[in-house]
Amino acid sequence: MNSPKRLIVVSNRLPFSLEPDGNSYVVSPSSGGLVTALRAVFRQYDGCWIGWTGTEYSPEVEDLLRSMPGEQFQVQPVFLTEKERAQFYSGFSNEIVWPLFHDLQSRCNFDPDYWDSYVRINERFADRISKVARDEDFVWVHDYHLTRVAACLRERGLRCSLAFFQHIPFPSPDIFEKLPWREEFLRAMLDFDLVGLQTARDRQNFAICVERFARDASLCESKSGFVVEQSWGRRTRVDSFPISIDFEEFSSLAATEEITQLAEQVRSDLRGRSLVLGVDRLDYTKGLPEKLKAFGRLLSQYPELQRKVTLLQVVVPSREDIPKYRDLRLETERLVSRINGQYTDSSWVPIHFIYRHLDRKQLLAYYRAADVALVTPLKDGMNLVAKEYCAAQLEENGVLVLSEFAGAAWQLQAGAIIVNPNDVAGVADAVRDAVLMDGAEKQRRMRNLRRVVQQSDVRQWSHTFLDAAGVELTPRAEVPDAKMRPSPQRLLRQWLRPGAARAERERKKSPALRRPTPAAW
Ligand code: ADQ
Repeated sequence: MNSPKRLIVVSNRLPFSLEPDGNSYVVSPSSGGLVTALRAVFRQYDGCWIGWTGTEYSPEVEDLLRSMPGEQFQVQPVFLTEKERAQFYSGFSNEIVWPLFHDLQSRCNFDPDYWDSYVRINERFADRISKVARDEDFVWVHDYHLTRVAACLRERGLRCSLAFFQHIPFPSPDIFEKLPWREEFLRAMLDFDLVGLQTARDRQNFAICVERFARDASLCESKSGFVVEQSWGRRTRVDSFPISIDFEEFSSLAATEEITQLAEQVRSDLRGRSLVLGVDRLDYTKGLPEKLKAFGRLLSQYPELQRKVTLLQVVVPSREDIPKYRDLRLETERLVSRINGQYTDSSWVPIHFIYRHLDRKQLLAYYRAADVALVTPLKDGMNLVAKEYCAAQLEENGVLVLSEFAGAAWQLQAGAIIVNPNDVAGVADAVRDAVLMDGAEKQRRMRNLRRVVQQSDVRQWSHTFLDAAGVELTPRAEVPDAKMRPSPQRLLRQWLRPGAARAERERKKSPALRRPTPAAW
C-alpha cells in the first residue's frame, strides 16, 4: 500500500497556549478564527501541526507536546527567543503586515531589523518542516507570518506540494506599495504552488500587485482565479476560498438541552429586554470603540430604547504584551464605563462587558439567546463570529448587523443589515432597525443566512482548497499506521457526529426560547 499522503499544517502559533505553572506548564486551547477552522479540518485528516509554542526553547515543553492527550494531530514545536519574538512576531508580523494589510498604514513601524528577523524565522520554520515532511505530503502554510516558507523549502530541495492560505485581507496596490520589501515579499509568495485568499477583492488586489511589482511574471485568467507564470517556469495558482465554520457542529451543539438551558438563563436574566451581542478578539481592526460609540448614540438618539436593550460585549484577550493593545483595552473599558455611568439605573445596566476567553458552550448560549449580533470590524479577512451566530440561530429570529469591510459581507449581504463601521450614526440606526424588525422579516433574513453558511461550511472550504491544490489526502479512518489511527472511541464519536439531516431534526426538536416581541414592552 502507498504511504499515506499526510496533511502538514504550518501556522505561526500552535493551537494552544502554554502558561508556566511552577515546574510545569498549563496547556489551554487558544481561540481565533484560524484555529477554529483548522481543528475542523483535522477531524477529517491525519497529520501534523507545526507552529511556535509561544515560549523560548525548553525540553520540558518539547516532551509535553510529544504526547498531547486529546489532540487529533501530532505536534512539532518551533521555539523563539525573547528577541525573536519581539522582532519577528510583535515586530514584522504585528507592527507591519497586520496594520498595513488592514489598511492602517499609519500604525506601521517599518524597522529594517524586523525584516531580517522575519527572513531568519521563516528559515527556522522551513528547517522544522523539512525534518517532518516527505515528498508525497501536502504542506499547507497559514497566514502572513510565514510567506517566505516555500522559498526556503525550495532552496532545500523539498518537492512536496506547497500551498498558502492568507486569513487576513490582501491590500490594494496603493497600500501594498508602502511595504519597503514589497518585491521580495510578493516573489516569495509566488514560490507556493497555490495561494489562497479570502475574497474576490483580495484576489483582485493580489493580481494587480503581481502585475505592478513582479513584472517579469505573466498572469493569465483561469476557469477560477488566475495563474502566475514566472520566467523560469514556476506556475502559481491564485484564487479566493472564503473560510467558514463547521456549521453542523455549531448548530447541533446549540440544539442540545444544556445549551438551551444556558440560553434560557441568559434570556430570563434579561427580563424581556433585547440582547445585542458583540464577540471580538481584542484588536484595533475589530472596531470596538466605534461599536461602543454607536451603541451610546443609539441610547441618546432613541431614548425610548433605554432599558429595552442591553449590549453584551465579549472580548477575548489578545496580544496583551503589545502596548497598542493595552491602550485599546483601556479605551474600550473607558467607553463602557462612560456609557454605563451615563445610563445605568437600579434596574438596568446598558453594557455588560466580559473580558476573557469563554468556553464554546457559553459562547453558543449567548449566540442562541441574542436578538442581534453586532459584528462591525473596520476591516477583516472574513470574520467567523458572524457565521457562528447564524449557525446557532435555531429559531431563525436573530438579526445580523455586519460591517461591509468584513470578508463575510460578500457572502452574507443578502440576509444581514450591512453597515459602514465608521458611520457611528448609521450603525446606531441599523441596531434600532434590527431590534424593531418584524418577525417575518427576521425569519426570512436569518433563514437565508443559515442556508448560505450551511452550504459553504468549513468542509466545503477545505475540500475546495485541496481540490485546487490537486491533492487527495488520506482520510483519517484509512490511515494504516496503528500509531496514527484514531482510537475506536474517536471513530465512534466521528460516526455519531450528526450530519446535516440530523442537525436539522435536532433543531426542530430543540425547545424554542421564549422571547418577548417589542410589542410586549
Ligand atoms: P480572527 O481575527 O481571530 O481570525 P474571527 O474570524 O472573528 O477573527 O474569529 C474569532 C474566533 O475567536 C471565533 O471562532 C470566535 O468564536 C472566537 N472567539 C472570539 N471571542 C471569544 C471569546 N471571548 N471566547 C472564546 N472564543 C472567542 C483571522 C482573521 C479573520 C478570519 C479568521 C479565519 O482576522 O478575518 O475570519 O482568521 O480565517
